[in-house]
Amino acid sequence: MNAIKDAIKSGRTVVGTAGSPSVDVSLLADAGFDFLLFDTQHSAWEIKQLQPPIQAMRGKQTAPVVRVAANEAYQICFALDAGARGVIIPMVNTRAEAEAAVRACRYYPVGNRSNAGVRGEWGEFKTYRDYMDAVNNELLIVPMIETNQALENLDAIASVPGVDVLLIGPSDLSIELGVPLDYACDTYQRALDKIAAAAAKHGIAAGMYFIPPGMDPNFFVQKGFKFFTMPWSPWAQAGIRNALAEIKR
Ligand code: 3PY
Ligand code: MG
Repeated sequence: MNAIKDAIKSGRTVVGTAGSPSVDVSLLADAGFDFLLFDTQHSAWEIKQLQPPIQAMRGKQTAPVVRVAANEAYQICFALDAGARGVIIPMVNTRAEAEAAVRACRYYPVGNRSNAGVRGEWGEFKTYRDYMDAVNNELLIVPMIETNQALENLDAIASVPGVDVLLIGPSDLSIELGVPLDYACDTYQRALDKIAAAAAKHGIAAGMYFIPPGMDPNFFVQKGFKFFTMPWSPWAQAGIRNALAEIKR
């Protein structure tokens, strides 16, 4: 029903990439990524304009995942009505904030998501209740850990039913820790280990929103992280360069 959620549950490492309004989504949705990220917090995507690009991903293996601009029920509602299979929520700092985010993702009786009769891209269901139950159970819910307060509340956040991933906001977390963009220092690395341990303890995944410049993704894989976004353009350029080199040899 939701391949990306199944992958996370099975313990597989999942890798997505960020799209942008100037790049055809089908190019990236056909490239093998587990998810395509629509970032409405820090990129040019507008939350109210996501339905057409998400519809263009129908039938693809790559799942549309939306980062909302803030932990607000109405933002989450826009993302889900557009058909997102997963939602990333920035700056989740307490158990109450994590619970509010999960409630906003789910219909009654387990949540308070408002209904507009929009089924998004979840396919055909016998009854409307079947659709609501499927979305309630299958949506991927990803709070971001990027403050000192969140670090203090890791167990409380990770144990909220419905939370699937603790996703680090690498740069915000480094700023909060007083080591801006110093991703290799001990203070930062200790925080990463603490987050990975909390996720493991609660049987969920830990993730990095991006791999810090110059660092090897495998370093984070070995630390136990399972959810990554990687930039696609260096890989695309390398593939093109290789193909051209083959022809021009
Ligand atoms: C962060 O680095 O804090 C992020 O949220 C990535 O955009
Ligand atoms: Mg951030």
